[in-house]
Amino acid sequence: MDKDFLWGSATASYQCEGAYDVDEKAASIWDVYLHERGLENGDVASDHYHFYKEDIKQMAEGGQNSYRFSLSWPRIIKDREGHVNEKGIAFYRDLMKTCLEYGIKPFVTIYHWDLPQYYEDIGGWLNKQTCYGYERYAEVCFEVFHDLVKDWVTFNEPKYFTASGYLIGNYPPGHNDPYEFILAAYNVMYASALGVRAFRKGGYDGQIGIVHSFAPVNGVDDSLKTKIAMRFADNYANNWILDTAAKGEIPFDLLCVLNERYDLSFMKKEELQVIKENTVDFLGLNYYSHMLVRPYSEGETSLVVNNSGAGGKNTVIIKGWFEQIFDLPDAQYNEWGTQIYPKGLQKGLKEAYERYHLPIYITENGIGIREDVSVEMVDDQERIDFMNDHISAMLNAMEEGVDVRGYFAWSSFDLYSWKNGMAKRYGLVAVDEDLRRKPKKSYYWYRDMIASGAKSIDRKHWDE
Ligand code: BGP
Repeated sequence: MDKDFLWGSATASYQCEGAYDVDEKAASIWDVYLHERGLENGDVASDHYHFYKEDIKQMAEGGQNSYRFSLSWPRIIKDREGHVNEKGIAFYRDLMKTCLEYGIKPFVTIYHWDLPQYYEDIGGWLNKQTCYGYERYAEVCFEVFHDLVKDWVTFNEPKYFTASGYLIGNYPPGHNDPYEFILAAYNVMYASALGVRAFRKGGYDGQIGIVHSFAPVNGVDDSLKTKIAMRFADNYANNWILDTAAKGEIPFDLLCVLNERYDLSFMKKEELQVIKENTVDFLGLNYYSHMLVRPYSEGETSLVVNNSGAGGKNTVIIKGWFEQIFDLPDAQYNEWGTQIYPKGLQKGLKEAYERYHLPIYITENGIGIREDVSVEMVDDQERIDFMNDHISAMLNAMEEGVDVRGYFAWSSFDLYSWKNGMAKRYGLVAVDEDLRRKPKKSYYWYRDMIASGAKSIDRKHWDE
């Protein structure tokens, strides 16, 4: 393994920091949405705001050399006028310095879904003002943190949060409107390009990328109909983020199809030019599963997400486009209906590299499990097997020439899972009810694997 390869783990501000109203932090859409509905929330979460020193020390002792975390926009910018919260900046500067003291590279996501409520009040991602607010916020981040951070991410998973917030409706703002989804998605990609432009203008040292919820597409057979369904699925799940961020182009066939039904005049020539000119330096791919599709047969569009974990399945059917297949007889699923499919990572990495020729980081990979954390050490062999097989897939792809530069386990420690709360745990370290940190078996396994230079991985090979 290259000595510069990043072995780390990841978190996100809302999911782990807690301290939701201290030190003049403004409210985020997640604070408001979950409070209003009386749902489990991240008010305290893992209280990383107060435990970050201990958490980072533990990462270092676990052999990790990088920490991917996100900045909370409402902690840094107080209002729409752009007043800066010095306390928020001081918190993150101290967190970053702690990382560097322990030899841990901060890998920083500027936006991981916690939009300030003051922007939601004017329409959130449906309003272009939010894009310009993001641009100013990103400028502040570069300016105040550039001496400590060299690796930047504009957005975490544009597809996932815009689809969930504006199309499926299970995330804030909880809307259910395909046109809004297209508008929000476009605005987010425009904002991302504005962020890249601000980074380039400032002439900062380092690199900037985007993180995508990568779902490589497979088809049930190799018929033409299936191939067309696969293209629709790929456009829906991947291409509008990756093509737009990496090549500066929204897929043209997607635009043609959308244009038949929707008014796309909100896409302005000057904005498309900004997108064209401000592409990313690297791709961050979050991999949880692939997407197996067949041609669309009948029925209405249906998008269902299992947030209960009671064994129910997810469904994505887009009328006229494709149907995703769940319930495969021989496949293995987690309790939330996500198929465990490491082979998909190998194939996906090869495809993404062939298409974009950019360095890749696996910015998230992990498995959500219901766990009893009252014990001294959680025996999470299932997580170890999951990570072993996915790291194996990554190594296979690297041997085939894919330029992968880092792997981040999701998550560093237990944290709030969006809408699933603490029932769905991902951490290498358990965080119990009293906020005690207790490394799980996977934490030690990961530490030893890193120390071996990945030689301890039980390598798997799959047929094409
Ligand atoms: C990704 C997000 C993370 C994280 C992860 C697990 O989509 O970037 O923030 O939550 O998925 O998802 P979940 O918590 O919904 O199981």
